[in-house]
Amino acid sequence: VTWRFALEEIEGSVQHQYALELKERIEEISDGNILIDIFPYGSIGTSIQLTDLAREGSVHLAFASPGHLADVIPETGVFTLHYLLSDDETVNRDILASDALVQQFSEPYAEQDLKLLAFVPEGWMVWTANRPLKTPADFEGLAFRTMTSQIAAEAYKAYGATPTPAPFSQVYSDLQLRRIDGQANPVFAIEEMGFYEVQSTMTFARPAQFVTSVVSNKAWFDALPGDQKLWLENALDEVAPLAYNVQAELNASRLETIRQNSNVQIIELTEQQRERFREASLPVRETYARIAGKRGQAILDQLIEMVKEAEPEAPD
Ligand code: 6CS
Repeated sequence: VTWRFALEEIEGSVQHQYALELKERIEEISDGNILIDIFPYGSIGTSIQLTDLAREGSVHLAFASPGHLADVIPETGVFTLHYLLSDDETVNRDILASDALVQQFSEPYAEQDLKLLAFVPEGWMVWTANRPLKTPADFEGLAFRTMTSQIAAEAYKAYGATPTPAPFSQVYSDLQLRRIDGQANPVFAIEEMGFYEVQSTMTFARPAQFVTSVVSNKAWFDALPGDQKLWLENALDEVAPLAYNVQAELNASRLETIRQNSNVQIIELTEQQRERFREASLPVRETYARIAGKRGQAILDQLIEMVKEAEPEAPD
């Protein structure tokens, strides 16, 4: 049999490396009886179209990023909120991999005919623009591209920007044509999509990790023979730590590539500067709770709790 796996990113990306690792494991453990066919971004559609294909069973596996998915599964919008998770990436990695968290999302995904298999962090969101973005006031009047869900746009509306939702594939040309002024993505994506070629600044404010989810069609997953289900679950567990290392490596090495190939100005915000953004971002949590309801609020509360428990006590 062949499992079709659709990616929201192009070849060489974090999602592509993840898919290759999964493919290798599944093809080996099944003695070549299961093949994984990988469809990198561009071949079959936008993020939301991939989610639709997974819901109807045309693809078996897909990446579905909350920034887009939150209009379909509002609870996932929690990952678009700023300054919610830890500043410590390894704390976030462990929280995102915890069964307790995945469990809480299982019903919202199932209601959309999807099985949530894993959350995958892909690195800090970095802001690109043609000016430094050191205070919320710097966002004033900026047409800032966001992922396509309403809650993803709210995060930047809170800073005074004019959010401009668009699919990933459109971002480069929108920047080039000055239809938008800026956008947010992890470094590896800014490099591989060439956004840095048409922007003059990168601001590191570490507002949030880019988080994605791996999904499958629910009926397909439920009907998998026991051994295949186990292989898939084991392979997902094995790939998680590798994928974390891959994103760390790619985000670091590609920043060097950007530095070498451009004059992009790199701005690292101070803790005080980040604090102003954090304050401005807080009301968006209420908007999220309104959109995502009781179940969404419970997830938000649990995440805050998990971060508090996992972070070492701040010294007095
Ligand atoms: O900005 C986006 O739309 C996309 N960014 C990344 C890093 N992955 C997929 C997502 O669709």
